[in-house]
Amino acid sequence: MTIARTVSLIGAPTDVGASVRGAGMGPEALRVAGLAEALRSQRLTVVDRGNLAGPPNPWMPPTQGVRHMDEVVAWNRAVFDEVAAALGRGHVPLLMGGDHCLAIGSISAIARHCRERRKNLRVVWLDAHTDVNTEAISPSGNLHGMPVSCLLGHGPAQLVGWSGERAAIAADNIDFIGIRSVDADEKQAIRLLGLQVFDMRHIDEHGMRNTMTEVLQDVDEDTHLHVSFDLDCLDPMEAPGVGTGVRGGPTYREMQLCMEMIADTGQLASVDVVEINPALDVRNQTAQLAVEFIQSLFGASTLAR
Ligand code: 4U7
Ligand code: MN
Ligand code: MN
Ligand code: MN
Repeated sequence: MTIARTVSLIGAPTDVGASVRGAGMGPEALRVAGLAEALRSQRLTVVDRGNLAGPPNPWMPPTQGVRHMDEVVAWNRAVFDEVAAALGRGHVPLLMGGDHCLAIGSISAIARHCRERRKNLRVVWLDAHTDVNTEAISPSGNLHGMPVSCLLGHGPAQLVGWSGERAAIAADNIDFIGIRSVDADEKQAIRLLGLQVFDMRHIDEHGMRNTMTEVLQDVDEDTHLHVSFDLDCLDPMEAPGVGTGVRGGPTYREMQLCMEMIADTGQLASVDVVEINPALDVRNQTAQLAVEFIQSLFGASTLAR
């Protein structure tokens, strides 16, 4: 069953949360790779809302354990408002990052929307990393490594509570896929918080099909399914245009199956596409790959019309 849907593309061209410069060029790379046209070809209505505005990257060392707090807050405010506006219009917001710190604003707005509409929010976090550092444990101070903590109510105070509750999501509402780089103190946080992490070993041993069956088992018509897609989830051989690549990612086919199984639920309602770094890419291939996977996420399949 497909319902006519409108996708709102929201560009957030910044790398203030990242460890290397370049992710700020992500939105344009996705446009050049033909994201809007690709989605329109599968009978979706697409509105490109253009790019949000925000402060430049001051490129400073951390203070009190975090880098660029004011800039990250400013960009996330803009993201929060625009994602909330898109949801208010009944659209599917597709946030084009930008680095992964932007998931704080995006998912906070989605969590508020879900509470108002009595929807059960489920977040699927596709990433090589768990992004569950805090200012107290982060080895880098980069906020793109902390969005999950902020959303769980544990990060720096300025970035917690945006959804209207201290925790935008509970540990039970988020599943991690593709994980293969977790910092020492993050491991402890994962255990203490009770997070469900399907790391690469799990995918090796059980396969993507069983992994996704488990992740999606309790998704029903009252579920708002959000996908936060960090392109470094993919293997850097295929997706070199990322700032923090880690080898050993899922194959192209495994990732396609992951996207197709999410699409099959019919409950996909919002997406973040983050961490594409065109400065490190080869002929925009990472953005092109992202477009292919997003097409599958929105229901494109080899044989179905
Ligand atoms: B991304 C890191 F130390 N864990 O916190 C950190 F390894 O959004 C990397 O997943 C975080 O790309 C990567 O700085 C953040 C590091
Ligand atoms: Mn990430
Ligand atoms: Mn990552
Ligand atoms: Mn779960």
